[in-house]
Amino acid sequence: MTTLPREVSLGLYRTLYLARYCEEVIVRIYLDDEMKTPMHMSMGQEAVSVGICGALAGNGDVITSYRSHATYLAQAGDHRRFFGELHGRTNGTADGKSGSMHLADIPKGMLGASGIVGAGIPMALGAAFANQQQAPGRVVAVFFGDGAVDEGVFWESLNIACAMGLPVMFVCEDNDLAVHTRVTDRRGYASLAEIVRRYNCVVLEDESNDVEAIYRLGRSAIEQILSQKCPAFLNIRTYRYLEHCGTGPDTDAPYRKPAEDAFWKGRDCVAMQRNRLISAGVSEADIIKLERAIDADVEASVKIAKQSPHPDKASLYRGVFYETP
Ligand SMILES: Cc1ncc(C[n+]2csc(CCOP(=O)(O)OP(=O)(O)O)c2C)c(N)n1
Ligand SMILES: [Mg+2]
Repeated sequence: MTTLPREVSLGLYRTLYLARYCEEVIVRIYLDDEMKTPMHMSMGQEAVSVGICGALAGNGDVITSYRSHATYLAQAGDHRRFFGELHGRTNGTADGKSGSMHLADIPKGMLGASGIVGAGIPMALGAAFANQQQAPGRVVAVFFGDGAVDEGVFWESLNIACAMGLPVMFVCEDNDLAVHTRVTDRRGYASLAEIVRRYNCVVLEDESNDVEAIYRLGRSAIEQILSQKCPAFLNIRTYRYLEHCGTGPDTDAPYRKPAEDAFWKGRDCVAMQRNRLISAGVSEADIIKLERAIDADVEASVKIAKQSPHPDKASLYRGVFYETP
């Protein structure tokens, strides 16, 4: 396998590290109770968003679930507005009125996130249909959990996307859990991929949690979506480090398995990419320099958020319904 250009590998690491550091900061300050939003942390799963958004390379749109932090940061990258939103301030992505579960940046192709499991899937079809008509070559990636696959909306959307040959990439962030329930306890069939293959759909799978493998998978999916004029379904195994909702670890909870925890933390996506860069000849000093620069910039974002105003009462009535520009 050919190696990726250095700039791509470094760019993937920069985004992985940014997503991880932002969430480390959230873990550190959440209990100060200045961020009033619920948190569904991406930690452990960042390679999925970073790899796929990296593969889209600005020429695509994304929609995600409430587990949105890594996707927002990989696609839109604006941690000033990210922390503004989490703090409920006017410099946030939605003037501080949406919180963690509805991060969006339309001009950057971050079309939205939702607290309703599976809600983004049919919306992605609409966006993909618009692209098919008005922006050929542009693909929509929709991220959802393995739990969303248990809903009818996934299957109905898959069906119509395949029937219409829409340029959409279904990305299942398969952490094997819907809250505390395992895939094997929820499904009446053995192989999801085998079923989806029966549709007119490209099916790709990954179990590595490696950002470069996921990036390549994303590139391959985009090429096949455009050349075969059909959707792609990607099942990407990954692992959630923290509790379902909240910022604490819950590794001692009965639904967790210590061996599984050790297995996935042994292939941490941030550490894996850092080690790869060092093996490829990037000096550790340069990596540390990059990391400290990101740390300082993120800390500045938190400071700016805390100093920014809350939205005024009148703004409660703005942005509720679509307003014609
Ligand atoms: C339509 C709907 N049903 C149920 C819920 C409650 N709920 C919130 S998260 C969740 C589990 C979803 O698991 P998964 O899709 O695998 O995402 P993960 O949290 O693992 O990223 C459920 C059932 C909801 N928010 N929306
Ligand atoms: Mg899940």
